Amino acid sequence: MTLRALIFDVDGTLAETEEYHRRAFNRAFAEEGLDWYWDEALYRALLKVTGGRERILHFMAQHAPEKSAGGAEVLARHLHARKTEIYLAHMAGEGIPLRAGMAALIEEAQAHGLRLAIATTTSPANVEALMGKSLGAGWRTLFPVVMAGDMVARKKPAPDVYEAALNALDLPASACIALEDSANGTTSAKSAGLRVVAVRSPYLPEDDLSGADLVLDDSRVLDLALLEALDAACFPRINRN
Ligand code: XBP
Ligand code: MG
Repeated sequence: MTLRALIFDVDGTLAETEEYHRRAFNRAFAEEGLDWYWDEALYRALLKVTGGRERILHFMAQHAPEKSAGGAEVLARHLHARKTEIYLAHMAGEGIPLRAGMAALIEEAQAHGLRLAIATTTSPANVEALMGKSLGAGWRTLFPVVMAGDMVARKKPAPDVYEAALNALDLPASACIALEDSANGTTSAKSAGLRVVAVRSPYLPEDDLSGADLVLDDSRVLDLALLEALDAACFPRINRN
């Protein structure tokens, strides 16, 4: 089957957002009077847990068991809501650019009639802020399918978010390619039956991307010709199974 759609991850793939997520978490902790601080090394390790609220709960269970006892979920929700406000304020101000090559790929894919979708763990408001700022208010016309955050029961590495995107696109996995940057995201997309191009993020230099069909170290190399070549190369392999 010919390539019909591209499904994009957001954090680390469309934009290098994680450093700003990290800072927003830390500010929310400080405002709450907590002495928690996620330095870069710790945050990289914590990225194994997808979803900001889940990440806070995981950290509390490991490093602040006394807070974990009662009301952990309420505190995590409160901190995460404030973290999202702080992140959105950054997006409204300075903003975060798309990774090099991503805007061109989106334009090229659209010009060639491919459909575009998003499958991400981050909160829907964060997606809106990033895409609206980068591509303008009409970005939702470009991306009619957006699956984000708690719209699915289980976050990556579970396949749910990619399965939901495929359902909304009404396409089989064999007609789509997922673009990812992480081991969790790659596992999620592969479990949904997708081909995966992983564009390594400098924020996750050590992530195991061996499950992907193609790994790129430089997002500028990514273009439609490359994805179409991968589509042609992968199709016979997928057909045999
Ligand atoms: C990204 C995430 C997100 C962000 C924070 O994973 O796990 O949680 O770090 O976003 P992926 P929220 O790129 O694999 O989707 O705080 O809004 O959850
Ligand atoms: Mg990612």
